[in-house]
Amino acid sequence: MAEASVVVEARAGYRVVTLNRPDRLNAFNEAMHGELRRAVEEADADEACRALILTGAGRGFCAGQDLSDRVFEEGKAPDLSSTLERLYNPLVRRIRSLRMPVIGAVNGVAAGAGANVALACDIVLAARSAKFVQAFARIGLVPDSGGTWLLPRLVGRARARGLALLAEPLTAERAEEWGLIWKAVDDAALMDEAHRLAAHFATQPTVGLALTKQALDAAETNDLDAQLDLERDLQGEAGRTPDYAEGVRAFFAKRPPAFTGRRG
Ligand code: LHQ
Repeated sequence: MAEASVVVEARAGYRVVTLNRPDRLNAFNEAMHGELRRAVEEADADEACRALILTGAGRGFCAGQDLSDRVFEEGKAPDLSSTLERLYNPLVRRIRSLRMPVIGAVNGVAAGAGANVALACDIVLAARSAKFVQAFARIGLVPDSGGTWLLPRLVGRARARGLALLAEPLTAERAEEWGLIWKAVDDAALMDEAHRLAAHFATQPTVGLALTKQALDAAETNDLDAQLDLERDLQGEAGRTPDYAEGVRAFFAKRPPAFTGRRG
């Protein structure tokens, strides 16, 4: 049997999803897309799962689309729109809307769609030796998987254009300095730090965090008025969770809260 291209490990309260095509720096092919989609859906369906770590096996995080899947036939243009519509766009939408925090643990180079899938995660940690490369320009393509939307919002117009048009690697430390990611950490400490955060999230008010993700995403396009309305509605929802009641009780009892992460 062929080796799985995505490996899932269940821990107490969270899961670790590892892209597993190390000899191709975990570049995406159809099989890996399918397995990743299944891993994310299964995590979502498991009520006990309250955080997800996405990382890569070997020395890379993900080198984007597997270009050996794209060998050109004479006179035939590939339909990249359909690849995005079927595979990458649903993946990015799913990560963004997942009901739990997603921690990207970028263990090595993240290139092309691999970089932008990493940046779609809620908290992005990167090993100090990792690099982010908007490699698309090197092969005549446009940054995809949300890159053209996210980059200017994260690092501003000038840096977004530099990254996208020059396709030069950006170090993890510079990525942190620019606000592209949450934190660069020593290589040896990366997974410990990712596990520490996931274990923390596994004890947190998961529904409130999901609503917070939703509010922050909507804020990218809403005006203040619409955002205030949305905050009103989402706060109403958060206020009806048992975790809110528990948080307030624990506050007055001067003890740590015991959140369940459940809706009711
Ligand atoms: C690879 C790949 C790879 C296959 C390394 N494919 N083998 C969406 C919709 C539809 C179609 C098109 O695309 C997209 C989105 C995209 O993602 S487009 C962008 C695709 N990705 C790239 O252009 C990145 C290509 N890779 C690289 O530029 C370099 O490999 C990076 C900068 C990632 C790493 O460089 P190095 O550390 O020097 O490693 P390497 O180049 O030696 O790669 C190691 C091996 O992995 C090597 O195989 P080999 O048999 O020679 O050891 C590469 O061929 C293979 N590999 N990326 N995307």
